[in-house]
Amino acid sequence: MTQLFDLSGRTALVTGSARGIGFALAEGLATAGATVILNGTRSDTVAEAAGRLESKGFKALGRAFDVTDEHAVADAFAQWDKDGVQVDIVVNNAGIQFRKPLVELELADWQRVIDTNLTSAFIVAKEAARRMIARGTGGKIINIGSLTSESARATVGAYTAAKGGIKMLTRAMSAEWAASNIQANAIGPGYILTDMNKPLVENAAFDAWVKSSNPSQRWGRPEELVGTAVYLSSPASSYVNGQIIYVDGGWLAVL
Ligand code: GCO
Repeated sequence: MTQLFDLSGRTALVTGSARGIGFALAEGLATAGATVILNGTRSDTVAEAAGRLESKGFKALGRAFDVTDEHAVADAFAQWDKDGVQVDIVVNNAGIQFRKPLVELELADWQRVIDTNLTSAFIVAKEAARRMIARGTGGKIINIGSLTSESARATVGAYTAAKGGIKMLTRAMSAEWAASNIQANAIGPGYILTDMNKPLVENAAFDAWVKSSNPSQRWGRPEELVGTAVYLSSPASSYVNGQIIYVDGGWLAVL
């Protein structure tokens, strides 16, 4: 039974993984046996995060590159080709938040959120899938969505549009790649205790709203997303495609 969730011999790229949810997912996949590639925009924080995992005995590489830059992404994969690194699992986690009413939102800020939270998933998964298809080895794509993949909240319009796109991009990936034994799925986290959400946690009214809006009556923790990520990265999900699994305390299931 344990083979179902064993990632030994597999390499997982987790974008935006120097901290927060991305780092927790990288550590979780490493615990399940994967070699993990950490990514972020800054080489110092990526190296520090990879070092933390290596100090725990995990196999971790680090590469800083901008996931919104198709040339930087192509260069990263070309380097892994040269180094004999085969990316079997991609977790498209990189994301930013920008809270402002739509009528005040500058186009540049809209574009930055869309590029980081949605377009990067296309750019990175395309490079990975090309190789998975050419190798005939199959693979796993896990996109990180959000409650806002399903329902909107005022003042996070660009983020909501991007995360809604993540849900449908995941299905588009399935439509084209499932026949090549690539399973593309998504995880929709609820409100999770991360640096990005720190201002919300510290806002008493928002904190109360989160706790009263989900039946678990609490914020989630990054490590509570790991089980679903391991499941979607493993042979246990070999016939699961185009799904988004909400890890939200029951938020979307209950009025
Ligand atoms: C916000 C939050 C949300 C959460 C998460 C919910 O400002 O409402 O940042 O976007 O982070 O996406 O699933």
